[in-house]
Amino acid sequence: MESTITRAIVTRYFEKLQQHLSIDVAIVGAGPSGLVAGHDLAAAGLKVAIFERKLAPGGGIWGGGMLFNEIVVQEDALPIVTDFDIRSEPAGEGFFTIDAVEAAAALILGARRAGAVVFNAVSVEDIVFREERVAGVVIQWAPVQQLGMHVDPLMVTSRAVLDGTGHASEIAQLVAQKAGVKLETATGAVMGERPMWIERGEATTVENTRCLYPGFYASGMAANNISGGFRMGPIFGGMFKSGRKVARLILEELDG
Ligand code: 48F
Repeated sequence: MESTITRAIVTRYFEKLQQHLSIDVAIVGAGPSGLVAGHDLAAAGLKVAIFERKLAPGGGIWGGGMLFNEIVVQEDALPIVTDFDIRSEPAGEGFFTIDAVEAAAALILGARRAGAVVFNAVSVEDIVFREERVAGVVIQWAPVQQLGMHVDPLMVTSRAVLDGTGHASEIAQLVAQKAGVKLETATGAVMGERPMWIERGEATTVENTRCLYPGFYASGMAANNISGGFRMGPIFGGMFKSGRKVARLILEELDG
């Protein structure tokens, strides 16, 4: 019995991994924008893997605002909320509240059921770079990275890479610094997030969601940090809309 259970897990995991060594889209970070993008891209028929450093996908959703586990969305994001079968309650002036745990769980399930595979506890520590194009990700077990073990990583190639790593925009930092190329920002570099200004931040999150270098896209807070947008706190409509927008842009490029 013991060996049967071990064999079942090992066989299934390696099937899943082998099927995702060369994919259409590698998404780094399973926050709200990455999960919405993963859902939309997989639903459109692309082969998508989401690499998430933490054990639990969901990024900054679970804790709501300051651990009060409710999040806020604005009316124009409700179609996405409905697509994931998430319940919301009106909070006045065009805002709605959502239980943060329900939102995180529904986004994860929705992305997975659409066909996106999540590799949790896996960190992306570098990019694959080819012919002036971002061409994949370099992956490592998150605990190996955290323990500082001297272990070489493995590589996954992809037609597009999405930085959904949140405030740190880790993948954009790698593209700009290690590949030494100019990003599609006002300075060509990662500009850094500006302070809290909710209305502007929500708008710039979506505006700043774009292709930043051939094969390389950013969504959510990463997009905002890269292009110098304002932060916005526990309101998530911009994150959801950013995920949907980046999926559309990637689809236009890869299908076009
Ligand atoms: O930050 P995060 O939730 O991404 P997001 O889609 O949403 C931002 C909001 O949660 C919130 C906000 C709303 O107003 O401001 O912050 O921009 O999730 C990012 C995920 O990426 C993972 C990280 O653990 C988190 O779950 N991550 C970060 N770097 C890496 C990574 C990496 N190098 N490899 C793998 N996962």
